[in-house]
Amino acid sequence: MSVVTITRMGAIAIVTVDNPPVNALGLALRQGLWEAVDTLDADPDIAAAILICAGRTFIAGADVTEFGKPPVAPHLPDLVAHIEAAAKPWIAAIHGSALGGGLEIAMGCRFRVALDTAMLGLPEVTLGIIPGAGGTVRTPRLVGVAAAVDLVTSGRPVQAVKARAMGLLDAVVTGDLRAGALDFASAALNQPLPLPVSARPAPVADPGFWADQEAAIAKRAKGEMAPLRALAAIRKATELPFAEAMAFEREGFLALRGSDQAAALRAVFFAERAAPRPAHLKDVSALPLRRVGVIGGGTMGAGIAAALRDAGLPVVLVERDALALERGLDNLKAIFDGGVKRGKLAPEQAVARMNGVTGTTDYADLADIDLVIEAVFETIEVKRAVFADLGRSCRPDAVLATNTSYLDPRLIAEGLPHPGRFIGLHFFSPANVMKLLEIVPTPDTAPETLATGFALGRALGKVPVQAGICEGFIGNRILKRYRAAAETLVRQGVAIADIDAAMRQYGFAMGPFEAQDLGGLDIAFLQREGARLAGQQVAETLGDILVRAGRKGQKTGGGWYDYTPGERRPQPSAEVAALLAGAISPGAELEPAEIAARLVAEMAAEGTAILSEGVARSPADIDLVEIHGYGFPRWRGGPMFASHR
Ligand code: 3H9
Repeated sequence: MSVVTITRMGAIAIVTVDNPPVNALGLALRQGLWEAVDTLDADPDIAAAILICAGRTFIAGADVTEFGKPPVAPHLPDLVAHIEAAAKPWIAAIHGSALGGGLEIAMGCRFRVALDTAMLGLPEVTLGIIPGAGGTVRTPRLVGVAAAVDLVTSGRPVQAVKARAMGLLDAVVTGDLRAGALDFASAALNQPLPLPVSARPAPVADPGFWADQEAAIAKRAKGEMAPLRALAAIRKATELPFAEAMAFEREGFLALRGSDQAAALRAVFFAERAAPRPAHLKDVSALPLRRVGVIGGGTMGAGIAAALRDAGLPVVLVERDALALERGLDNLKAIFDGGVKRGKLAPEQAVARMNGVTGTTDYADLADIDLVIEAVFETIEVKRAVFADLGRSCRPDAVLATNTSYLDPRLIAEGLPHPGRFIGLHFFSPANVMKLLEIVPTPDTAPETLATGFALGRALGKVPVQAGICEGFIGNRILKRYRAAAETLVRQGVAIADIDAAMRQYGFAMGPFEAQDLGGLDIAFLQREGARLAGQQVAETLGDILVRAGRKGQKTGGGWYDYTPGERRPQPSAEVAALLAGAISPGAELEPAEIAARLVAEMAAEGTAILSEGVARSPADIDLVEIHGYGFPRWRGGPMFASHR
């Protein structure tokens, strides 16, 4: 079947695009639309065309799978110009998402009409590129400079009603899009036609505006190139004639398209889309998830409960006594109240979120629950006691999950009746914010249970990654190696602050030492001590020396750095220098890039070991873990991607 079909409603042609899954602008679609313009221009009975899409969305953009290959004509900017220059006016009728090249096509149309539920945006910078078919040149002509800068440099889409207010849309319709677009067309054709967008005057902005934007975007983007280049292209659009601005945009688009950053972001794009539906579970059905229980209302449990409520799932929160339950419910309420304060939730939504939570101290209230997530204290005895209770109280087919980060799930599940329903679901704190979900099956876990873990990940909008059993699973195991490698550099004489600065320069929000100061050094210390007590050989780390001296991080006024009370700015510490003097051979200096290269190589080496042991299923999974759980810069693609460039 053709990807473009034309039907006629009197003098209006309906041009329907049908190129599943998201109507991406591959070669066949570009050709089909080009020919549709010619066909309709040659048809004397046609006065206008409505461009509408089949399936779940309007055109979602260029076909990203083509980006690794040489561009083939008709090129998208030429197609947009062809539609814009058509003798018959085209009207874009938008549902779902009009993104990137999809929105650029719409801006080539004389009018744009959208369903109230539609989203419009130019997400190119999130793929390491800039719009390449007039997005930076036409958008300011429609919405002004400030709104165009926001849209293009953030990559964030806007909802139809906002897009209408900005000037991106001519009308918003509800209900039947095709009927709404036909009504709009009949009315519009009785009026003089507006100018094509390219012929409209370009807005101007003063030099101060551009300087401010450049400074703000450079700060946000860290080392990411696309947002600044997008800004430069919009600036040119306001200073140069249309055709010259288009040439500048195209040059930037093509240069970035071939960059390492774009390759990395494309790889992440596809990995993220593949993660929620892994191929090996294609034929396995998940169990229904109607109500979920959470055991423990501490930071982790409350965060998990909040994530479940955000996804609309009713929650039963279980605590060991009335006081702990009250605290747990308070923790949960504080999360929603925080959402209201930050403008993310309406007050009545926060109330509705809490109304969907049943607090209890009685495991009997879990009798009809589909999934229970245990998030209690990280000791094997406490967790086992919880699962003994769950084994007695829950349906035999209820999925029972532990949120352990370091314990062996097999030991937690020991003695549990129907062990096929047991699984590890490792959330990251704050669990209602962090996207990563490590899913850890035991050898007994049934495929349906595993599939249910992924279904939960999808329902919560998480990035689910399957991990095998080992200490720290994928993420914390790599973190341990990363920290150890950073300590090795310190032992070799590299300054702690230089290591942190190098990793920030690489793109992390924080370096390894300042991050430990924020989270606390004591958790990992206690774990090492536990292992030592259990008779394992665990070498003394530099972190151990600091914790033994009472330096557990910001909460004790100092860790790897000193902190002035009330301030979070790390300051190099003479006390730390003295404490570690015996362990450090002074004098080594490394360039920031060399420091980052060494540490990332260590992460990748651990990743390779993890892969060879079957703990991770693919390098892309490891990269997703690092990006979504540990702050690895997305535009570098993750340690596995970065180490193979
Ligand atoms: C651009 O347009 C550049 C231009 O300025 C200049 C050019 C000259 N290409 O996300 P989903 C696949 S840059 C190819 O799960 P949803 C995706 O991999 C582009 N494939 O669906 C998945 O495949 P599979 C700017 C694509 O309903 C399937 O479609 N546009 C593309 O949750 C379903 O995807 C964007 O960045 C693509 N462009 O969400 C838009 N997009 O089934 C990116 C998706 O084999 N796309 N696929 O796993 C999206 O944001 C979402 O897909 C969308 C639908 C919101 C549209």
